[in-house]
Amino acid sequence: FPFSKKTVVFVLGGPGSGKGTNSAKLVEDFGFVHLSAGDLLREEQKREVSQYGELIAHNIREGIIVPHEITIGLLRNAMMDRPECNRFLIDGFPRNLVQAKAFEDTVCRAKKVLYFECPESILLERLLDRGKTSGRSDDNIESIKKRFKVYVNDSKPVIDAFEEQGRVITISCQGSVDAVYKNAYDQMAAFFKEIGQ
Ligand code: UP5
Ligand code: MG
Repeated sequence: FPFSKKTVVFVLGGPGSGKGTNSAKLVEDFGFVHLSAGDLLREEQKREVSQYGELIAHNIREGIIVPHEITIGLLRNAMMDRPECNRFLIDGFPRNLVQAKAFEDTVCRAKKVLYFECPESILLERLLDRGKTSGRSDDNIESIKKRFKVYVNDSKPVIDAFEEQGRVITISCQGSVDAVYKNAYDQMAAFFKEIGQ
């Protein structure tokens, strides 16, 4: 287990809940490396030599979860690229219970889960707004509806399972970007204090 001494925190929440926005800030304040599973998949999709390009493009547009062997491989490689770093934020992964078990059994157990809680109506508004400029193939109403469905059926149960184990920090994503982040910052600072780092 090359990663057993690392502090891994999963960043979860519905599509558009602010995982990326807050992760970028946590990197600045706590020295994490930010690994967005979605970003890693989008990069992999663009690589000409990738054998998974079409599969990834199709699944992202349809809001379908990419087979975890692919995603875990990308995450593991990205962690190996940063051997000097001890803190990793894994954003947007795991997206179902099978992925969660596979990652924790073969890579590293997550010390905490940061969960951005947000009503669907706000998520929809933010994603449609971002879609005006993001160029993301899944920021359109048809794809967004499919992403919400997969979130409710597959991804939310992961958060519930971690919650039962007492590993979840819940942050409301209602309020300004700064207000939401202040809460995330305070909770993260308390966590590091608790584990003596
Ligand atoms: N915004 C953020 N906070 C705000 C606030 N407080 N007030 C007002 N606006 C706020 O934020 C979304 C938008 O809201 C932005 O415009 C932001 O400015 C604004 P962002 O921080 O981007 O939210 P995030 O949660 O990161 O949203 P994202 O769309 O990235 O979440 P998804 O989970 O849908 O996307 P992801 O990239 O993780 O996955 C995409 C697809 O990849 C999946 O559907 C799936 O097909 C595939 N995938 C897998 O198969 N496996 C994986 O492990 C991961 C992904
Ligand atoms: Mg994101």
